[in-house]
Amino acid sequence: MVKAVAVLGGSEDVKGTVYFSQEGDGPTTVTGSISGLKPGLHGFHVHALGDTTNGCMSTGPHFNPVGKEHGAPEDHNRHAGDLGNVTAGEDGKLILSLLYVSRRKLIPLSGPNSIIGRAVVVHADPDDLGKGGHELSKSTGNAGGRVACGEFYCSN
Ligand SMILES: [Cu+2]
Ligand SMILES: [Zn+2]
Repeated sequence: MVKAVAVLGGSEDVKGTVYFSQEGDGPTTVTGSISGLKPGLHGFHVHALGDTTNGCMSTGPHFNPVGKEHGAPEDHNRHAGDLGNVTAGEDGKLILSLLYVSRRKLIPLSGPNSIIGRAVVVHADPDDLGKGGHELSKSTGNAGGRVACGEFYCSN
């Protein structure tokens, strides 16, 4: 079992920890808790770079090793880092919930497309999953600002 953890920071209010784990070359399971979000849907992605020297802005675009368009997690034309949305409750919290399972093995924790050293990013607004008709839909899902992010580190 390979495990990674990302501690979220970036805006004063949003805090959280996200855990990714993978058994062999099986699916990657994502769990975690996040607090301080406004209630509702928030775009949730793996971005290409673990660089947070300029806050979440320096984490680059969505992780996209094979040059596809932005989409929904269940789409075939999607960035590997497109994990859809997470939903915060009325109190703005998600508590140790299962956030995502990557059955197509697009976000492995080892090998050339490993996400270790990249970053997870939570956005201010919902990800339209490429279908919103906005000029940004096919690149970012028009998910708004980057309210929290964290680099993936190996964990045990
Ligand atoms: Cu993003
Ligand atoms: Zn994307």
